[in-house]
Amino acid sequence: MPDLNRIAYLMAAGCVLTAAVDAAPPPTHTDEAQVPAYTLPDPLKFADGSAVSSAKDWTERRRPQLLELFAEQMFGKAPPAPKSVKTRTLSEKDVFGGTAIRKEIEVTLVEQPTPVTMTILLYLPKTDKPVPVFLGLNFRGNHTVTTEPDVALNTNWMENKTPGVVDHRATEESRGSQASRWPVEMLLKRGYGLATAYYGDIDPDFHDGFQNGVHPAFAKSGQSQPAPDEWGSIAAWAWGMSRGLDALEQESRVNAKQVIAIGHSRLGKTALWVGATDPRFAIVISNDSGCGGAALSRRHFGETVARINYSFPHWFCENFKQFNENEAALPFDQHELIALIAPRPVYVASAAEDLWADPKGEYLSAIYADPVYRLLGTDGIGGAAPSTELPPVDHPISNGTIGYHIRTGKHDINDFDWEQYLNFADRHLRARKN
Ligand code: GTR
Repeated sequence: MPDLNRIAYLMAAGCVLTAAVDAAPPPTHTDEAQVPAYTLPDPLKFADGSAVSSAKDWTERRRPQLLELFAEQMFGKAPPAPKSVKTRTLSEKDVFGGTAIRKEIEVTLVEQPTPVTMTILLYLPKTDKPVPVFLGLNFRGNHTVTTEPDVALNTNWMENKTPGVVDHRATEESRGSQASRWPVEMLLKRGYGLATAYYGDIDPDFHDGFQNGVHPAFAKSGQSQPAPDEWGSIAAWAWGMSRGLDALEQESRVNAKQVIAIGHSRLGKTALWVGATDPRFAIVISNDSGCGGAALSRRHFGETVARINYSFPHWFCENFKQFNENEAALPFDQHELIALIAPRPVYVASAAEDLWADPKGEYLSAIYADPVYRLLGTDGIGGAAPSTELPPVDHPISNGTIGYHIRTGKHDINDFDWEQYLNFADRHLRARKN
């Protein structure tokens, strides 16, 4: 049987299919010498080439123009926020020796034609004041974030790759398997809450033509799948994160003005997109987000636009496939995705061995967003004009409104990353009044 992902890639590339198609994946490289010459679009120029010369120009005209382009050509347009979101507390108890509260909250994402719900696992330190909260989706279910035996086992579809997942369903064996990525007690001790939910609750991560998850509920009559400029899975996950924030707004012990969007890898791409589309998020953190996240597409280094659309044809909207091996035609690049978050603090992180995600491209995006941050009255990445040289490994640059580090090691999120995010959040949230 032909591989459906490959067929989707070939069709997007305009190929005529024959019976025995077996195309190779688009080539990639991790050799700096093979990075092509490229010119990045200037975020401070309108589409007609005229200058964006004031904060007002940016906020009222340039930002909306760019946001629309990213939605239309890359992530796809998501439906508007619902008027309200229905939540139900499934459990609530004291944990960690009575120092914290743990809740499981069911959030109804859509009711018709088939209800789709997402379960938030929420930890809050016990204090007398509402606390800031990190909100991030997880890859394998809430029960993998913690070894606690009584967090509900996720029953939705998930990838078989992980130990403890059998026939696309989680088993008890997977409990706690992602705990190293979620240092819950470290966050609580620092005065932060954590809210997380399984991304597959919102939209299962395989290409089924958008028949499951939240997509079908928003299809227009007669429409079997999203139009070329309508949402793919990343936009759906981001939309789900916004509904998570809606739910947190109903929690009196959460400071909903201090919710930090965080995500690793494909969920780092998601965190950046929700940061761009939902200005309620106070801070945005992209951990090893790579292609389609923080990494510049035009560098064509590591995973490329063609490769990501080949491997994951459902992540972005159909229109994005026009840019396969054609990055120069993109009306934006990823530094402008970061700029869409300005003036709110943003932190981009890379890992030294994660060449697939192009650490240098992630860093350059962060610094090329700097002029927008400065135009809006912040210090951008801090200091004078930033260097285009990748900073040394394990030396975070985090004094400005844009933070960045590249740490030793692999594609992952670990305690070192979280410590930097906590320090960054401390500094920015302490400076605020609410
Ligand atoms: C890879 C993909 C990356 C990244 C990663 C992940 O297979 O090529 O873009 O998203 O998965 O999410 O772990």
